[in-house]
Amino acid sequence: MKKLRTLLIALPLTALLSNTAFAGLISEDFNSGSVNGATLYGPSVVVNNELQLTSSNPSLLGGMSFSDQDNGQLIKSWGADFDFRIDGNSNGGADGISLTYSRLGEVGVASEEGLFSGLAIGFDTWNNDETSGNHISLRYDGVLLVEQHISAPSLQDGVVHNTAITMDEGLVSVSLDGTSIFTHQVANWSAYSGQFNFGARTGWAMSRQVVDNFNANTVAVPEPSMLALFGLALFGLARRKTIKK
Ligand SMILES: [Ca+2]
Ligand SMILES: [Ca+2]
Repeated sequence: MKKLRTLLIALPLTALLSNTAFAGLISEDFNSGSVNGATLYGPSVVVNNELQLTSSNPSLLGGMSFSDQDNGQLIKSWGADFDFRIDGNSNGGADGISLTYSRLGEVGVASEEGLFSGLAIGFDTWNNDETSGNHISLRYDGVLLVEQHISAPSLQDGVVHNTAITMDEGLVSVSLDGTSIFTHQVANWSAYSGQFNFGARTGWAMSRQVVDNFNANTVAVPEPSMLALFGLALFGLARRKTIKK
């Protein structure tokens, strides 16, 4: 009877704790002229209250990474949304923008295909023998999984577009201006620690490629070993209490 009472105390507490996941948050409007906890690479700059990944000049490779928001914890789900604008097109405009949730420490400049580390979403404006010169891609550790042509709008039409991306245990959904573009379950996905990393590229064809109003959240995998220890400690305390009686 005493044992049962102890279990009744310890179990709900353990269950409550295992549902409490640590969450990181980013909300960046680039309006202060610099970005806290972020690093810029190559030609990328914060200018005019936005992040300009590349200017409209040839053969550029830009990038910006945010620091890990979760102290190295494994991330089971994340969401990100941001505005982007691609204008100043020359020779047809190219190449596009990417957002990668890359593996911890894998940061730097990246093309429109993203970093070949973790999950990368690409907003691609040049047809390199691909489905089209206006598509959104998904890669996992550099392996192409989705290449979805967008019939309208043109990603490089000079207008501000918004994209929202969610990832929940390998299930990736991407929408553009509120319209779903694709949902894809990544096979063999497993939780990893990481950070968000933007990229953009130009070649012979070029565009100015700009990002603004980046919001993101991450949810870490609860740590079962710590919770198990805590549960055992509670059990021990409750038992000592009942014995003293
Ligand atoms: Ca802004
Ligand atoms: Ca391309």
